[in-house]
Amino acid sequence: MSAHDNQTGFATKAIHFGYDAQQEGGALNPPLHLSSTYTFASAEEGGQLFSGEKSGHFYSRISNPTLDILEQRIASLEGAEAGLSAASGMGAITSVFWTLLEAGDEVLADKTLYGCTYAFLQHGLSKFGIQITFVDMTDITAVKAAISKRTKVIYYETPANPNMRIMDIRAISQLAKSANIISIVDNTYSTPLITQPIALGADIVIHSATKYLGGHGDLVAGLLVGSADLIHRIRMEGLKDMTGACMSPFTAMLIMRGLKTLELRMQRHSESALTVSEFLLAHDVVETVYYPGLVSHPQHTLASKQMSLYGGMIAFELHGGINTGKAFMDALGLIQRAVSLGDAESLIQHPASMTHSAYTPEQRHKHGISDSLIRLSVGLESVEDIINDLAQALAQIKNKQVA
Ligand code: 7XF
Repeated sequence: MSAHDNQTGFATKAIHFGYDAQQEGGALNPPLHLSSTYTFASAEEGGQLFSGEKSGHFYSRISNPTLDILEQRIASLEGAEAGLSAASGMGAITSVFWTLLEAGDEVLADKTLYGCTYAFLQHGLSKFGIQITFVDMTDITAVKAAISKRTKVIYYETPANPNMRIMDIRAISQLAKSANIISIVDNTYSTPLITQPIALGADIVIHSATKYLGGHGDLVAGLLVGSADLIHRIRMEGLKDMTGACMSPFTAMLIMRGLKTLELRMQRHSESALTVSEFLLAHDVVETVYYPGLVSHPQHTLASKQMSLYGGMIAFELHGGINTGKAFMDALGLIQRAVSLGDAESLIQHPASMTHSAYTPEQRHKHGISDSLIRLSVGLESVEDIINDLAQALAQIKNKQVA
């Protein structure tokens, strides 16, 4: 407990929670503990630490003082009892699933998931006697109908990567609770500034911290939060014994640096993304724009209810389909062609051939991932420069179409 832990403002918690400088010789920033192992005062104490009779650090795959601070901080930002760090978003996701499931269980997942999460469920878990059922979770009646006696876990992203569909966290959580199912939300796109799924009834929240939480495109990491009991199980089973996907303390330090500006960055990302999506919507080469902040988004009302801002991610399609889309991407100058998201730099990519290429073309069609979709992560550059770059690239496309 630090002197700042009773302060409730989001930015204050993101900067201070879980750390008291006076306990560390006055160091303003938490020290970086790189030690892989921890000494025991006696042989007896070593045994007690391993059995769980006594709490404390003994090996950095399981816990570490630098990771402790980050884990407490993300738990406080998400309004959860406990947090856990992992080597990557996929490390967090796999550690959770390996802990909670056994052969014969069923996972109910939304039909649109990040490509590697989909691949893990569809090609990975299913090899071990676990049934994976995909359903359109924007349709709550369909979710209810899909729940079976074997359903152990409900899993979804909101907004979904890459097509920006929005799931009703409160409604899905209620259904899950009434059927004794653990519901898990991937909150990577929204971050805890925008949506806090635990308060809406979710059991576990997962992040690819590689994205907005780190915020600077210089690390790969995962974080998750939930009840103290669940997090303890995931730490001691999935993370410790099954994936071993622990986070490096150095990465934790970089994430804590990123978290200090999370609120400021998300406000700017959201403000710019709304401006950019309005610009795209008005352009005659653009066919459709998917951004929850636009009234034209099919779930704009739901988004307004459960998101305090609309975030920095946009998906859109151009008249002329993907070949036009690729020519458009190649015509960009400032906006970088790259996967990942949530960085200071605006990034553009083509989900069907990149982040979501684990889906076959038939699966993409069934799962609502159009081949002509382009995904833009709106960065922190001056918004007029982002728009000028998009405008000049769209003008080049239009000239070609006219010629
Ligand atoms: O293991 P990672 O830190 O890359 O996180 C996996 C992950 C989990 N959930 C969501 C919603 C994600 O977007 C990701 C990673 N997505 C990147 C992207 O969509 O660009 C990965 C680049 S291939």
